[in-house]
Amino acid sequence: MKKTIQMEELVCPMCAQKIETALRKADGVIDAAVLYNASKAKVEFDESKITPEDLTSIITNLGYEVIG
Ligand SMILES: [Cu+2]
Repeated sequence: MKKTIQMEELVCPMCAQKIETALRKADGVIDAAVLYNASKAKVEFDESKITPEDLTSIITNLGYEVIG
């Protein structure tokens, strides 16, 4: 399953890198890319292992707000 997560505006490219690394480390995530300019995370994941809510939690736990 693929999902695009819109976040509040990222302050700098390091924020995008940090989020991308955290998403990629999560069990069930197949691939993740965070687009700094668009403040979007594109995630491919195995929905039997991880839920969209879990993905949102990973981002919010790092201190970033998810808009949609
Ligand atoms: Cu930053």
